Amino acid sequence: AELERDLRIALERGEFVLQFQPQIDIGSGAAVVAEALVRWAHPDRDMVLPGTFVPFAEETGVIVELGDWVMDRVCQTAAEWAQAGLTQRIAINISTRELAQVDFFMRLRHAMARHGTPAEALELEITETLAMEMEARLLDQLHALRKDGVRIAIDDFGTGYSNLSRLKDLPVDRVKIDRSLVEDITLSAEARTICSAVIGLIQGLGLETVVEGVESQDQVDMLRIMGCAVFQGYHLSTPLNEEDYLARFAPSR
Ligand code: G
Ligand code: G
Ligand code: MN
Ligand code: NA
Repeated sequence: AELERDLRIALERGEFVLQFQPQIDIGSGAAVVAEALVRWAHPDRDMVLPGTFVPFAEETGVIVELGDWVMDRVCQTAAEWAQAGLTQRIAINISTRELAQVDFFMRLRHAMARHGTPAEALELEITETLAMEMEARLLDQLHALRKDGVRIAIDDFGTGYSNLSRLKDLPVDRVKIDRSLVEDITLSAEARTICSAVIGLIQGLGLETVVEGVESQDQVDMLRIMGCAVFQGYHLSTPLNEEDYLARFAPSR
């Protein structure tokens, strides 16, 4: 309960910040999407990473308020980037608890309207497990949002259990291959076989692949041969604050 109170106070005090991590199209070298990642700039501690507080925020429901804050910041930032002529989208991570709110999509649309955010400037990241469990009502709203131009990505693909025949019916544009599927590909033939099969499956369904957690050039080289073009991970860039992100990935803005 103490951490719950701390999180609410931190929200009131404006101690959360967003960082952005690029997804790079290796062919052109251009960043195509910036994934927004929340951090807690705790006054007495080093930057607190979401791994330590997002699961807790989900349990207690604070994630709804925190998610609203993220949504508002992302919609404003995406509107500013679009206004400045940037074509990069900003991706938002959505957790189960947020999506369970009956008015989730309405709140997102309100945030977009408040800031004049073009739908094309946004992407939603929904984990594989969450995507597989979505009810018809939510799926309809997701379909509608995608029709308006918001891109939908399946996050952490390969960590859950997918009903593969369901994947083809979901309103999805892109699939992010989890880093656990790529971490050993330079060491193990079995890991390569699995990764390559997953890539083939995604591409066979006409979806774009994004590889997460890329930490070496050897991985990039191998994944390019397997047909991947878009990469995210420390090898390309760690998450950065907005100023540093724009200086590096939108220099001519
Ligand atoms: O940055 P880090 O690797 O610690 O992120 C850990 C987890 O927190 C990831 O699964 C990521 O998707 C999640 N996360 C980061 N930012 C947000 C956010 O704004 N909202 C939600 N719901 N999850 C986030
Ligand atoms: O679950 P999700 O994919 O949203 O989590 C993204 C998190 O993964 C980010 O918060 C980021 O801190 C972390 N991350 C990004 N790139 C890498 C990487 O190359 N290696 C590792 N180990 N973690 C990464
Ligand atoms: Mn993500
Ligand atoms: Na992920």
